[in-house]
Amino acid sequence: MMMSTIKLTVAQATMEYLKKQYTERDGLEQVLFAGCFGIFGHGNLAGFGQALQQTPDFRYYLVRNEQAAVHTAVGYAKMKNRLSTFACTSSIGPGATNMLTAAAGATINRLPVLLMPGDIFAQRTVAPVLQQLESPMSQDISVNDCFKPVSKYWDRINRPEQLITALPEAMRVLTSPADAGAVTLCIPQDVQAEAYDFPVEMFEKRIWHVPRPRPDKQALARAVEWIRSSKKPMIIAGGGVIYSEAEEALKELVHLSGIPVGETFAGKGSLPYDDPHNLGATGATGTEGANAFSTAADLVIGIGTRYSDFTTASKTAFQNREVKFININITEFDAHKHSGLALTGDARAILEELREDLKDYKVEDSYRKKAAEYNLSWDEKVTEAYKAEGKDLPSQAEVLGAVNDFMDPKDVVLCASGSAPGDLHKLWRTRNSKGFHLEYGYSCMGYEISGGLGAKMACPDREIYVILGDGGYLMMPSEIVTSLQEGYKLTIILIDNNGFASIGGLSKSIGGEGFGTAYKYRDKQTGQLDGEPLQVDLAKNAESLGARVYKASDVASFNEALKAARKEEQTTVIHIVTVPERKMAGYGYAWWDVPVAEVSKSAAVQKARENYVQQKKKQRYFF
Ligand SMILES: Cc1ncc(C[n+]2csc(CCOP(=O)(O)OP(=O)(O)O)c2C)c(N)n1
Ligand SMILES: [Mg+2]
Repeated sequence: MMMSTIKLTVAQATMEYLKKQYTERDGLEQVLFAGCFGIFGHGNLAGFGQALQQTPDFRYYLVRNEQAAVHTAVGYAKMKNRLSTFACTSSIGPGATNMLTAAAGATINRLPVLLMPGDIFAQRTVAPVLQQLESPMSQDISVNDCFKPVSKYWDRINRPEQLITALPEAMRVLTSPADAGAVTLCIPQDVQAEAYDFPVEMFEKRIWHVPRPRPDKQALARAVEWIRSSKKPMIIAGGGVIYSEAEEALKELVHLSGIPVGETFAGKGSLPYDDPHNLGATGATGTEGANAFSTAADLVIGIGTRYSDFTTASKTAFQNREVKFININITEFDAHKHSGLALTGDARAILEELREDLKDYKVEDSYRKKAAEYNLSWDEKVTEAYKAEGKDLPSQAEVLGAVNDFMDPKDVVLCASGSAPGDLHKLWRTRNSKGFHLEYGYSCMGYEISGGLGAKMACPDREIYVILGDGGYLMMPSEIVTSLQEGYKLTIILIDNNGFASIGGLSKSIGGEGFGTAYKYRDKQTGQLDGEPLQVDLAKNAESLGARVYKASDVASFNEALKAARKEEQTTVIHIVTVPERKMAGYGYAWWDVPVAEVSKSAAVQKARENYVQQKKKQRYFF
């Protein structure tokens, strides 16, 4: 058979192919890749660099750090409900391994991103090339093998024609809601530049239809039976509700049935905060109501949740001896967790079917009423936490409250690490389902600014409020520069408490007295990091990168800064110093399993251990 072909380098063929890939769900078609992030080096310059230069309709974005590039792609994909993402190209060696951290974050959060690290020469004659890892036991190993455990699909293209079969596999995984994560195509630097006669059909437009799989009929019937016979059901809404755009279907089922809802980090916003059925945050950072309901529940209906330790309060959240689980999840692996009745499929499709089958089902009025009461009483606690305490420095909760009160309902708050995620989970009044963007699967310091950039690229008409600690800022402020280069505005709320308030608090809870968590000079006498506080001017640092900067000293000046920042057209940082002490307590079984030393000379550690042993007893297996 004669095929018409076109002679392209492997890198050129890759770009030509990627720009022709689309997704479609519910009739909405969009590009699978909005472009390519990257940093060039000898490992990709003549290959992908050259190809991108001659493919201007597949836009190249220069970033400052390869890890950041992957975070940005992930932030974008999260806003796009996994239907669109970016490709990321790197050189070999350190450029490639810089992407590893964020690749793990993508896979853990089930968010798609295509990684194309350069790889060592396939021809091998020049080995070891600059930055090559040598192995005495094999010539078939490079640092890119490290991507295998963090990738949902991994391949190395040693011959040009391998691209023809590898690319569709990569696309299959990237567009699968069940498989989504990091996909890695390692392309040796010589192979990238090698030409081949590729079949022209390969470069035709391809639409990847994203299905909404319906549940198994028998499993659904069994689930309906379980729900009907439950006295104390509770829904746990995870990120899958939002990715599947099942918010309306959830609301309808919940309003009809009266089943109350607790929300995970990724699922927060599934219902608006003031829906009387919404108990708010659930688990280790849960509200009083959510944790009271989960403790007593005889049936937990998990929707699109991975049941992370934060959600299950390290397996202590569900204390009813009879508790059973129904898990609605696109991923079979998640659907079977906690020995649950697996409803494998699309959240929206399944909720719609459940709603039909449960039309005449309702929880008892008193049960519904109790949830509504918790919803209201929690909101009073939120009001209380937002209130200024009149101390010299504001608390973090006051700052978050000011942002929440100020911003438009359609705006987005974005955060990933430190003490802010827990406070946000508890205290944020979420008014739209894409308005609460927490990367709390990997909780990666450094995601905040770069992920924020991705969110802004996905939704340029929304203000993105990045909530960031001083520790997180120092880890990766670099993408402020990229946001300025590309004209995407972020409003970065930089909460400065001179160190790790979160881990400092955690350290105290395990008897560690905050060891090694505050930014202090080394003391000559003690030899420890317990000297005077370090003097680091992060505001000046942000200014030097080109951001507009406002320094706030209290909540009043912070509010003024918020107003001024809204008028700015470029990335703006509001710097505020807060007290490191926390205002919010834990509720009910709000426990997180962090092991405490079994033996120690410290009385504080011994005491913490005693408490730990008690807490451990509440952990459960589910059969
Ligand atoms: C890359 C990375 N390293 C380490 C951690 C562990 N960690 C979680 S929060 C935190 C401190 C964050 O400090 P900061 O951003 O100042 O926030 P704060 O705790 O003060 O609220 C650390 C070290 C992490 N989440 N990510
Ligand atoms: Mg801090």
